[in-house]
Amino acid sequence: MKDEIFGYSVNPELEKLRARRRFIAQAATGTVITALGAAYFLSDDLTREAKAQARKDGRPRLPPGQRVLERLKPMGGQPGDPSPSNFKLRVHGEVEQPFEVGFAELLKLPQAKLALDVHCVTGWTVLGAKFEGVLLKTLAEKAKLKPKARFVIFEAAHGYTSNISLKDALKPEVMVTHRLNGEPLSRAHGAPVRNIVPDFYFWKSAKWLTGIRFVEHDEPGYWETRGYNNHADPWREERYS
Ligand SMILES: Nc1nc2c(c(=O)[nH]1)N[C@H]1C(S)=C(S)[C@@H](COP(=O)(O)O)O[C@H]1N2
Ligand SMILES: [Mo]
Repeated sequence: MKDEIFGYSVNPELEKLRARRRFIAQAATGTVITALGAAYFLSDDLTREAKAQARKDGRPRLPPGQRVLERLKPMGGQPGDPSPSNFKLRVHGEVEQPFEVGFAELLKLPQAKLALDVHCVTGWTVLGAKFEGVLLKTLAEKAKLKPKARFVIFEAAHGYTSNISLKDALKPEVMVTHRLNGEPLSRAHGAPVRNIVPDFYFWKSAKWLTGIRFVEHDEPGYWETRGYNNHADPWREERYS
């Protein structure tokens, strides 16, 4: 199966390693970590392999100080309502045409399927997670941005927010997603919809998304006002402020 991936191409060796890992788990080197009764495997092989790969932009596929975790680990947060029928996404702020979409309407917008790497500030990276959803660019075009829009605020349940520049938000791999690895997004990972900003630390990817607000002036979000870095580039290890 061929994945559409931004910034790098799929390495079949990596896929083979992944498959082999399932069969010879006892021979693997790495670290098993557990969260909420489930086991997650930090793989030395996948870490070494990803370090040796280069992205199309020339940066190493694995940012410094990261190790490869085989699948996304739920990192907590205060969950929102997971029901698609109650879902509303508000796209607003410095736009000519603010709008709201329900879950069914979101599915009717052009859908993108992307395999993306995500990097958690706690040191784990997941490679090539398959997300389906709508590009942020598509939503921005539909809302018709005013020229003074310069930043994007992702708004989520219980007041969680994260912020990125408009320039970073319009990159072709930034999306809102409702499916992960062929399944509807689970509640722990933000059901029914979250955003994904793969090239910044994972706290920029708000789970239980409720709104996308375009603003003129930056508004540091939940973690950005609690000691984490405002920009959050994993390749520069912008972890803390
Ligand atoms: N709404 C909301 N989104 C959130 C968070 C949160 O607490 N609430 N935590 C962030 C952090 S710190 C991380 S690392 C990722 C974790 O996503 P995951 O649980 O799907 O792995 O979600 C981010 N999005
Ligand atoms: Mo995090």
